[in-house]
Amino acid sequence: YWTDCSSGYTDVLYHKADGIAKITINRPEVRNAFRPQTVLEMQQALADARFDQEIGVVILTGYGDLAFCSGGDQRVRGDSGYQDEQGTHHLNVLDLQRDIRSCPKPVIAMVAGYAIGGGHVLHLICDLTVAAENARFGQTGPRVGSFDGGFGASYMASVVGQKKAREIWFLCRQYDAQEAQAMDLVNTVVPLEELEQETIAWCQRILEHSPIALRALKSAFNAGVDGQAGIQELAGNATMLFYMTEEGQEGRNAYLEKRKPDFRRFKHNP
Ligand code: 2NE
Repeated sequence: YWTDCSSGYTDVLYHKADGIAKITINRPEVRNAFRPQTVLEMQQALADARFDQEIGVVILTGYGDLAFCSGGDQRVRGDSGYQDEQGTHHLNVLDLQRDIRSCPKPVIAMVAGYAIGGGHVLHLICDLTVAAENARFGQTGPRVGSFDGGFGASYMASVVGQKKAREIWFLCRQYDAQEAQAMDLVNTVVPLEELEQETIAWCQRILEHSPIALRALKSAFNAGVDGQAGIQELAGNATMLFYMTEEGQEGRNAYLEKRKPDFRRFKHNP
């Protein structure tokens, strides 16, 4: 089914098929924990999927059945962030979170096994989550000396409610797939052996729908939570649609033809 586009990547697998791109964190020896290189490659693959006009939906997942992602790789956690190959400490996963939210195509988390810590936030950020029955969810930050006070806190609270979000962070418990579904953290739970097939079915259904309607809806859902950046995304869609009209094109054409634009012929809608 999939075409392998993983060439050049070390930490992720990247596949495409029939309008779907699939990005797989490929570090099963650490339950798919991410290091800066992993995050960089996820950003690169996501950018590729975004700019590929044949792709309409993106799946984010982890290799194997044991984990979606266990968060930041604690072995390379330095004193001010996760250490990259050059020795610089940073938190580039926050950039990836923004990339997922601002990607104008739906991003679906396909979760088998653990989605923990920063890995839990990654699935949370995705537009939809399809979980296997063996999926387990939770934050560990306060236990390992970390926290995500950005989307990891505020967006989580908008998904599960303030009380539950505080419980998740303050108690650092793990929740099984049924519990996660009960608190609206995941959209559906399926047997492990049906996980990919069901996720692809969700993708195919989405692909039947209007790309512009989907991107406008995604930016509209983001706008309320993402402040000025969310409004910018929504407004960017308005600009794109305006560019697609004769009225918008008249301004460009007049400039290029060195004439006065004729906007008088366009109606003033109520
Ligand atoms: C994920 C979990 C619950 C899995 O448990 P289990 O029992 O299935 O596996 P085990 O034995 O714990 O892990 C298997 C191997 O993977 C490594 C382990 O150390 C172990 O290695 P070996 O002993 O075989 O050598 N491993 C697993 N997760 C790792 C990680 N994140 N970094 C490095 N090595 C890891 C269990 O493994 C677990 O609880 N993992 C830690 C989860 C965690 O605390 N993650 C960091 C949260 S902070 C964060 O992600 C973050 C943030 O808060 C803010 C910004 C950015 C990131």
